Amino acid sequence: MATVKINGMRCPHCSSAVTKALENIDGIGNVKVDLEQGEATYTETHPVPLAAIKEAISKIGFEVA
Ligand SMILES: [Cu+2]
Repeated sequence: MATVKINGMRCPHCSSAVTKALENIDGIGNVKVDLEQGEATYTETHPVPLAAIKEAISKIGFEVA
């Protein structure tokens, strides 16, 4: 289980966009986004570089802290 802090989420729409973006990354599963804490947890079926996470998140307008 991995956790990343994500800046910029303000409402459930944001957290569901982040959830989808993470789920679309090959190797990532069990995504849970906590809007209040501003963080996402996920599991990896194979190692996924943090750079790939950051890119997917910034592409939709948020930022990995
Ligand atoms: Cu929002």
